[in-house]
Amino acid sequence: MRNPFFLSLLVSFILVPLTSLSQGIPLVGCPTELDGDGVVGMSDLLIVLADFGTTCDVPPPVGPVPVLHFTEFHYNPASVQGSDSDYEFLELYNPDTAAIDLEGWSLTEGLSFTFPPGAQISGGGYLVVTASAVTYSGLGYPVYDWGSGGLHNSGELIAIRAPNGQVVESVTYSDAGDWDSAPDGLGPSLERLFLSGDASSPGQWSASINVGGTPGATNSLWLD
Ligand SMILES: [Ca+2]
Ligand SMILES: [Ca+2]
Ligand SMILES: [Ca+2]
Repeated sequence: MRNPFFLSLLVSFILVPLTSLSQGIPLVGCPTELDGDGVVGMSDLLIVLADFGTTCDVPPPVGPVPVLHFTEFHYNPASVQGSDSDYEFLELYNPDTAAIDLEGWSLTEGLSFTFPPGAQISGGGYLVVTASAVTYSGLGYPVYDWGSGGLHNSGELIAIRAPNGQVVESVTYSDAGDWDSAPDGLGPSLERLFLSGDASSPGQWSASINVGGTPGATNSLWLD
């Protein structure tokens, strides 16, 4: 019995060039033109036949990188709350309905932290990364400790990267110019107001109405 795959292959090698010639228009980017001579011909067919029946490892399809947003920076807690090394945090938000496996995701530029195996952010959920996980743990949201370093009180660039290195979002916050300066040591955190547009625009951010901000929860002045 004739192999139907082989027959369809022959038909494609014969009909495709005939169709092309009959129209007088060369095909662009012919997937069956394998030997680089610009013609789909017998030599291409022999290349296929040489590998006929081979089992191939096909890499799994690469899906789009999920989206995460920075929604809060508590970069200079007031001294009445405590030290920066105990109370600084940043907050991330997952706008999708599905959870995201964060193993291998990293905070870069102003911080250097890679999420460990098992790290996850739930759909529509928040997580907190802080200088001191002890301060914010046990409060009903995931908390990770970024280790050494901290958030500069005058502002800096912080980025979140997917495991492939792609920057998913970056924010350059500040305490100067059009930026609200109250988060710089007066008590409130710096909260995101909405998610569309440039994340580094001062118009996207405002001082929280809460001393200490809203770690792991919807922001106090959320406008989305
Ligand atoms: Ca700080
Ligand atoms: Ca401080
Ligand atoms: Ca918040």
